[in-house]
Amino acid sequence: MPYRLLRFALQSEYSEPRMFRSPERVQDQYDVVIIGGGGHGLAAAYYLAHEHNITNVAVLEKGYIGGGGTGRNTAIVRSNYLTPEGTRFYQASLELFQDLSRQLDYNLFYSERGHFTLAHSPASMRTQRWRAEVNKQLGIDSEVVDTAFIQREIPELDITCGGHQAPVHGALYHPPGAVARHDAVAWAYARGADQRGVEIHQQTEVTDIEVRDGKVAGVHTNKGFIKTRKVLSAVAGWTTHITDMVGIRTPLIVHPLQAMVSEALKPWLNHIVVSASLHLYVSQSSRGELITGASLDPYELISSRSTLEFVEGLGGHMLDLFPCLGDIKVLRQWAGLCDMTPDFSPVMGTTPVGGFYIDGGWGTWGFKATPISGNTMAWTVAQDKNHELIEAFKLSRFTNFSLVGEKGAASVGH
Ligand code: PYC
Repeated sequence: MPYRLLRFALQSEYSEPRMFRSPERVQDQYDVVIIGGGGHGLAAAYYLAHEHNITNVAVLEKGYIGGGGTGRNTAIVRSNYLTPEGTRFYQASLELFQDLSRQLDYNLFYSERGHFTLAHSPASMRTQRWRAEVNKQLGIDSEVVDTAFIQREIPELDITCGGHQAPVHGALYHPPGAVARHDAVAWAYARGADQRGVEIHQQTEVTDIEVRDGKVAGVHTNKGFIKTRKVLSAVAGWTTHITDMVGIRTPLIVHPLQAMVSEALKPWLNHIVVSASLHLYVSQSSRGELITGASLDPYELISSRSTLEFVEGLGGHMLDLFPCLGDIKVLRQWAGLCDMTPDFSPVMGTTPVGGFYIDGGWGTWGFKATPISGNTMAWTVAQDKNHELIEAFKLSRFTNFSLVGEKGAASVGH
């Protein structure tokens, strides 16, 4: 049997179809150049082709697709935000996610779990009530629940936190909260974009952007100059590197965010559990691993190194909530880069440089926004004006004092 399988694998007539083409060379000119082959850039490319019939598009990725923030997050999808602007935006994303496996004809392992945000103080309970009210006003399934409800749904959770931390008072419960397979989201958008004519160039780094008379004229890359009048930057933690090329200032600062997974366990945790006070969030993947993370590293740094301090700190808080996990082993850990904004909302849309569009400031909230950021940025690039869902996230809010303060719903203690 293994021999037959090997023979089959080596037969060229049954070669594995590639997810997307690997064009030999970059063209001299494209209608749109997208910098960054993560979920956001690839989704924008897909929607440009699929919804706006703009197919002369290149996605330039300096590494490999999905190798940045897309492959380094903890894959949570939810829309229980605090501001009406954020809530509407993430709800539109969640709705796209719900049908995305079918639309892209690819199993994204989208799995609705129900999302608990635990509150460990009366002040935190007030924030959860506020969120629930905003959410309900916008038709989102979200409510405050008491500890008896939490205990019924998650009997393994110790609401007293073993006496080591403030006990759980209640939670915001959001039944549509979900997880998905993050790499698959990037691959599926890449395939969909490629099938519609978009070119994806990996190992292709943008070294400079040519701006003439206040408008984009092209990009310099390690593979030569490309003429284009429209550039979309979708590079998460590297956003300031790209905005420096066009002379735009942003208030973004970059912090690492670490995460880890446990060895695979039998399925026992159906829900997603978040505690902003203990700085942790955890869900169980379809492979059985506990996927878990904490808050940002408390200093600015552009590095994706992992630390023992993180495992120790997060491990301790995991045991405060789930003492049954005492013998569980950590399988691996990693880190990603978070481009943080002062108000914990993204920076999206047109900019003072003609033809230069920004999709950044994704901090710790980027994965769940992948479909809607791709969709609204494609619209924005095609129409050269901001889609109404992202108007509030425009860069100029930092100069005209119209911030969108999302801090209370970031799910991670900042
Ligand atoms: O916003 O749900 C979230 C989140 C989880 C981990 C990082 N951000």
